[in-house]
Amino acid sequence: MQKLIITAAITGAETTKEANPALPITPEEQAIAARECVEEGASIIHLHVRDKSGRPSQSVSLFKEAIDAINEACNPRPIIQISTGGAVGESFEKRMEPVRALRPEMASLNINSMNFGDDVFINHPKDVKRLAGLFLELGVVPEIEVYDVGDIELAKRYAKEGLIKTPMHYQFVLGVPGGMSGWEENLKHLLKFVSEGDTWGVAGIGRYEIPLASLAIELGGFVRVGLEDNIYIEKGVLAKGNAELVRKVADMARQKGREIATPEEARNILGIPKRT
Ligand code: KMH
Ligand code: ZN
Repeated sequence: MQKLIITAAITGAETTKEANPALPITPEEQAIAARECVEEGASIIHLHVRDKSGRPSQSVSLFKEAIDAINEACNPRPIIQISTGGAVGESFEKRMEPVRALRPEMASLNINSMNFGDDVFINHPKDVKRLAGLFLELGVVPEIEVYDVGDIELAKRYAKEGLIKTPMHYQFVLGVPGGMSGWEENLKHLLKFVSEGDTWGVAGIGRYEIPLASLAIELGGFVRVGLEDNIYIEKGVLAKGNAELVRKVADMARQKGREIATPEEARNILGIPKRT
């Protein structure tokens, strides 16, 4: 089995400080959270940023500030994966800007539209194709966010058309109201569509986070945890921070005999080209 890549989704667009006061929002808070997560075994930071009032933003300068602070704080430097999903309702142009301006090693790629809680998360094919083209042009590795089985089939179609490079890396985000739930059988069904050479991770939303992490460790996948997806360390107990969730996954991996990837090892596994 490949070593386990742990992604920490430290902030997100939906979680609030009211829901969990440990949510990192400022670049300084995000740098501390990222450092603690890397120390516990995270090799990827999935990054959203917020403006001064805590609202989600796709501002290039806010992303740059957060990325600089994280890189300064972390040794080794994690892979910083910029969110191009942003918040529901954000314009697609704004969602693309941080990738175009900052050319991160990795960024998320949402390829389908869906109901997202009480909102609609719109990813029009013409926009998705433009964004996929930008990834190819800049050499940014996409993480394909999968909420339902048709998303993988669509990703494969785009790969066949040359819009997405293979092998592909999927993140199965399970438990969003509007997508597949985090039922174990759903993950197992999704795996039937993963082609040889492709890689996958799972991000269980809310109460699905830890059970799906445990299953992914056993099945050879990667794991995403963090306050973007889940604010509890156990039923009814708020997580003290992102690092506590990463530690829980790292402990489970050690118990199950699965080694944890360093950021450098994660770059190799995911085919992220070396940057000088
Ligand atoms: N906030 C969600 C609407 C991503 O980062 O690419 C989209 C999201 C996925 O969080
Ligand atoms: Zn996200």
